[in-house]
Formats: sequence, C-alpha cells, structure tokens
Amino acid sequence: MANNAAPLILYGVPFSQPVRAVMWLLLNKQLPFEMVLINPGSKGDNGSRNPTFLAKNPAGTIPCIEEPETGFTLGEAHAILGYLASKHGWHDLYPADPAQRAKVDWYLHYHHRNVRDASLGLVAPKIRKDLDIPQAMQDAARKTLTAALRTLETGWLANTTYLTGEQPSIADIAAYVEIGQLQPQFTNVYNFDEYPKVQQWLNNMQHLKGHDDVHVVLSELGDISVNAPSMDAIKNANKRALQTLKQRLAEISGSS
Ligand SMILES: N[C@@H](CCC(=O)N[C@@H](CS)C(=O)NCC(=O)O)C(=O)O
Repeated sequence: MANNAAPLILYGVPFSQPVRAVMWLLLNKQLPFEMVLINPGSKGDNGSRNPTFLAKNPAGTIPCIEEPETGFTLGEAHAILGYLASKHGWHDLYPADPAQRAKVDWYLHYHHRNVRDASLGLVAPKIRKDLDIPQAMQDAARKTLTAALRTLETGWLANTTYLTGEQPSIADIAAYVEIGQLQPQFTNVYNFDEYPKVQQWLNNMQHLKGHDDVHVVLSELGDISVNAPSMDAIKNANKRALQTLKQRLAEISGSS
C-alpha cells in the first residue's frame, strides 16, 4: 500500500560514526527517510553550527532527525536509536523487557566516554586535519579505547555473542560504527590481535542487514594507516556512499 506521509529527515553525513548508526538502523528496518547533508562544525548555510541547524539541535552536532509532519526534532544518536526502535516496536533490536532494555541502555551510556574515543584518537586526526587535535589528546583517547576494548573482551562479550545477549541490538550498532571503522578492510588503524572475542563479534556484525551499504564510505576511502587521505579522496568516498544510499532509498520507497 502506498504511504504518502513525508519521510523522516536524517541530518548528517555518512562519514560521521553516530550518523552511520542511525542510517544502519533505518536501512536494516527498511524505513524510508531523506538524508539532508549537514557539514559538521561549519557555521555555513548547511553547517551544524549554523543558526538554522542549531534551532533543531542546540548542541550543533549530527545526527539529528526531524519528523516533517509534526516538526518534532531529536538529537543524540543513542536517543534517536532508542526513540525510533520504541516508536516502531523494533523489539528485536531494543527489547521491550525492562531489564533487557536497561542492559542495552547501559552500554549506550558507557559508550560515550569510552568506545567513542576511537574516533578522537585514531580517525579524526587523519580525516579532520583542520581540527588540529593535540598529540596528548590523541594518546589519551587511544588509551581510553584500549581500556574499553579490554572491557568488551573480558566483560560485555565474555559470555555472549553480542554485547547484551545472543541477538544484536542497537548497542551493537552504536559500538560497531566506532570500532568497526578501525578494521583492516576500512581505515586499518588498530591491531585487534589481543581481542579474539571482539574480532569474532566484528565478523558477526558484518552479517547484520545494512552493514555493507552503511560502510561504503569507509571501503571506498580504504587504508589511512600510513597516509592521511586527500580531500578529493574523502569527497569521492562520500559521493559513492551517497550514490549507494540514494539507490537503497529508491528501492525502499518503491517497495513500501
Ligand atoms: N553525542 C553525540 C555526538 C555527535 C558528534 O560528535 N557528531 C559530530 C560528527 S561525528 C559533529 O556533529 N561535530 C560537529 C561539531 O561538534 O561542531 C551523538 O552521539 O549524537
């Protein structure tokens, strides 16, 4: 049956880890959406620090979603993942049972000052040269990430296939967009040899529907471990990612 309601708007770019988490959930569940490109950190017309965008998300960060029918906006990737899963009853990825759901929330809160440092320490210094991230900050972030990976190896993934049980959840999606980007087939900036359970989990997550489409931006960019990519390479990776997304969104709206 045709659905004429204006689709959900997702503000962001595919290079952003938390934006990829939201894209992945939406593609996994085949929910039609429109991607509106927002340049993170820019005060320009389509920038996340422009007053127009700040009116939607006062934090000035992507992702942010907007429901055109009501004007409802929501920032923070994990709030968005939880909201969409609750709204659409995607209990396979965000359990209805309060205790199981709380475990997913537990990881989502833990993520911010721990796993999220993967980007600050290892990826942003190569991709966002303009940020000029001090070496001491990069070193501290790498240390935090290493401690977090040990915690995943010996805690979260010690007895279960996924972070909070035997099925993947939005916690795994949020974690993978950070940790997965470091793998050899993408940026290749971290050695996972000491973490066999994390490696197995990374392999399992690659089978979750939507993985390949969401990660086109990284497979296109390739290894950045030795040389930082050129601006053209970054633009090209983004372009290819958006072409793939456009194709998938056309398929989704054709079938809904
Ligand atoms: N806690 C936020 C973090 C989002 C975030 O860091 N977004 C970056 C892009 S990856 C951003 O918008 N940076 C622009 C800025 O801070 O001005 C979330 O999870 O949504």
